[in-house]
Amino acid sequence: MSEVEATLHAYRTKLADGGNSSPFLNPIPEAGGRYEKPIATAHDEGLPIIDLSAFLDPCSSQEARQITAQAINAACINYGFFYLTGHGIPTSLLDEVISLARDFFALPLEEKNKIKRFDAGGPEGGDGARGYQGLGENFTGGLQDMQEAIDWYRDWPTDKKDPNDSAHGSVKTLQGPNLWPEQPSTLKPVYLNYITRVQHVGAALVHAMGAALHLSAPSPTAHASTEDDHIFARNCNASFWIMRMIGYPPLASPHDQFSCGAHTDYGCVTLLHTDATPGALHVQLKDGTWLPADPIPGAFVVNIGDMIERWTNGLWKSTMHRVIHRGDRYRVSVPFFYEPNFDAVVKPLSKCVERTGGKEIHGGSTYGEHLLTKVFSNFYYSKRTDW
Ligand SMILES: O=C(O)CCC(=O)C(=O)O
Repeated sequence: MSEVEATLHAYRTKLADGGNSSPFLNPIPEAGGRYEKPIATAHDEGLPIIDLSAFLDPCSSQEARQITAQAINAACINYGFFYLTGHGIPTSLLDEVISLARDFFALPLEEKNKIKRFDAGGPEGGDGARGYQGLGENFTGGLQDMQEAIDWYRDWPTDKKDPNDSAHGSVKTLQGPNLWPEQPSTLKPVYLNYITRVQHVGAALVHAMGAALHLSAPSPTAHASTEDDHIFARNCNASFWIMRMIGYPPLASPHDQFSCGAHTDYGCVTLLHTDATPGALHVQLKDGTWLPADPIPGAFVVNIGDMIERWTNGLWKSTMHRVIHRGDRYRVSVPFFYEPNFDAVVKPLSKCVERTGGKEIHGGSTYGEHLLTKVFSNFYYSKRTDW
């Protein structure tokens, strides 16, 4: 039994013993069932659990990969969300990522503000995106999110930056170095190691997603827009990834208030790693109801983003989700957004257009253009605080 399977097994045994079994937890994959049974049977309405190991092991068979790919296809059609195991990132590193986040958020505000995010085009020289945001600075759908966070992006050297092109809404505003806290002193090296590892998982996942669509076999002469099974992998080969480290105090207000308002994610796939807090993240099902996506130790919660919905012409939906944290403990999460290259042109794939009735849902644009509209609506929204 792998480390993740053992953890899952212990977790579920504990729940079963306590008579506290959640309808949202799925049975664990059978020991030794990797490759042959990469997806656990969905239990009631719970999200599926998919084992990615066949796409990370260079020796796995084509058949094993196809079984995993089919499981991904079903999960993306039905939910746009699933749990991911078999990713190969050790539990010790996942635990360290969470505990360092908790240590950072416990620091005095003055210390956290040493890496404050500043609006682009202002005297502080901010890029409008990277750095620490205090409670309530981030907006979703015009409402303040009750969270604090640090945002990091793929590094983008500023040496070619045009000083006349730094106002918000401009492509160049996302150029810049990341801002790293001095404390905790180990946060930066641990997170850099994590970023390397989680990018590897993201790359394997979009590879599997391409295989799941059965477009056509990749050819050596393919270019960025060739519509074959490697189209996602090729257009993410310099992924303009984003990583957020988020802290959520428990919501106190009796009014409608969100830790993170309902939204879809911008890009390809989100690999969400959280602490053990249950009941906070909710995923919208097709009938409009909300399903809690409680954490499973050692597994990522994965969802697909707007660019995958656009590429697949809506065959796979970028699903709405939100966070309402009313527990009694400070919650920490670290979503990693594995995204297309900044300049990747994303438009509906013709086979997906055929499979979805023949009408394109979007005329196409670059991922960077889409990202900019999203980032700037998060921070430059007219500040509404009347909830
Ligand atoms: O913290 C979470 O559980 C989810 C966060 C999220 O949805 C986001 O940052 O886009």
